[in-house]
Amino acid sequence: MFQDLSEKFARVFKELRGHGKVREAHIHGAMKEVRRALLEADVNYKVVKGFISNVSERALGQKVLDSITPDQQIIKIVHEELVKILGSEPSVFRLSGSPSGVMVCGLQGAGKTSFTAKLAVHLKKKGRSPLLVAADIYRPAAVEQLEVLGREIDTPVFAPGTGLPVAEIVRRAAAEAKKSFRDTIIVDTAGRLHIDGEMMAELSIVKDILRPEESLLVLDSMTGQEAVNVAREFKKEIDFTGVVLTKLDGDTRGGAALSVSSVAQVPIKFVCVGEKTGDLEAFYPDRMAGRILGMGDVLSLVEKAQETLDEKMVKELEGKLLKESFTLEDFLDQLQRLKKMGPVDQILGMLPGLKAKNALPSGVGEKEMKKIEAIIQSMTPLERRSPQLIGGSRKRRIANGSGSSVQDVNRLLNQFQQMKKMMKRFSKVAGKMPVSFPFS
Ligand SMILES: Nc1nc2c(ncn2[C@@H]2O[C@H](COP(=O)(O)OP(=O)(O)O)[C@@H](O)[C@H]2O)c(=O)[nH]1
Ligand SMILES: [Mg+2]
Repeated sequence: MFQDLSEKFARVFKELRGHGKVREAHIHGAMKEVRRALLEADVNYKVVKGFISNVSERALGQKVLDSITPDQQIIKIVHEELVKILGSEPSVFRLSGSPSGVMVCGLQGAGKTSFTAKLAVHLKKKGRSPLLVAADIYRPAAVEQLEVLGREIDTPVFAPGTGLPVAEIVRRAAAEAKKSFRDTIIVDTAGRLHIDGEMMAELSIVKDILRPEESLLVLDSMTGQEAVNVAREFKKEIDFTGVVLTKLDGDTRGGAALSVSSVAQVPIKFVCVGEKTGDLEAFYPDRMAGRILGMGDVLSLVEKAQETLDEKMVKELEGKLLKESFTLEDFLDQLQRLKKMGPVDQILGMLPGLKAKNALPSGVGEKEMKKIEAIIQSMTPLERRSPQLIGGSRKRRIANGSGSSVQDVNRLLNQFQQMKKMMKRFSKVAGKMPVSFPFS
């Protein structure tokens, strides 16, 4: 994405660097090029106008012209102004309620249903347990699509069928979430080909009942300025909290991404970069600006690397174990990272200092991991940090929520305590991470 735009920016900066002394005329010339590049990328013309005027004004200041590195100063200014049009502050997406509602809306084909699944995967990594709600009552195929995705990502889907009014579906979904201890209700609403009164009325109904913490408008970035118009029109009717831009992996010129935030005055919260359920990225204006200017996106890379097992993570984990601050939350996190990477024994074999073949009791398989995961996911964040709080009634709730028995919960808690004890002892003796998988 933004390849074309990046190349053009690179050319402009190279040109600037080529001059011994940067003069006003050079800056005017550069700005003309930047302006053209942005318009060709389908950025909204008003946004372009504001951007060029801000950059020019700052770049033409004597301090910049007189500095020893004017070209770099100008790149810095361009970067800062790009960040501004992309939305300045990184938008937070943090759910605090239990349950929390998330409403997903947008036109048909924008990528709502795919995003609903992607968001669920994202939130599960953060320890939440979502319930997906199929509220597209007009197309049975849409309901089925969500059900298929739900199975794929191992997340329950509430789909009472297309016969019920949407208000009733949302009400029942809320009851279902309560019953099955799901803390996040993500409602995949019905789209239309165009914005119309009926759709807006329906969204209002969903919003009134669900009272979502986040209402996200999903926009297809391939449609360029049309997506920006949709955002503007939606904004007049529904007060949504953020935008999701999809299909940024496609052949898009990026104009929508660069315009939507300024034009519709809403933050971009996520971008989708593929069809797979893992192809979701949180949106950070500064990182995106860096990407466009070819400065790379080191932070996102780091984040990607951290999602899989690496040496640094192991070090971090070791630190936590030594300090005894290792919680069930960390443990769940480890399990999920492990699961992503493939068969358990193979992964353990890759851990430094860990001889999987000897350490791994037989029978520790995917099934066992799933069970443990479900149990921890049914705990509240507080319980994960302080398992000593988990008494009889909490155990029953956790067992119910995870489809296991109280004995299973007990077993997990005991083993977790033993593991911590053992690790402490071991670390005193050897100062190293112990070599054993605790559950068998
Ligand atoms: N390449 C790509 N395809 C996407 C992305 N998001 C959604 N799609 C595809 O776009 C089509 C419509 O998506 P869907 O979620 O069904 O849209 P909905 O009608 O808004 O629910 C599907 O074929 C998706 O696989 C994306 O980020 N990248
Ligand atoms: Mg759909």
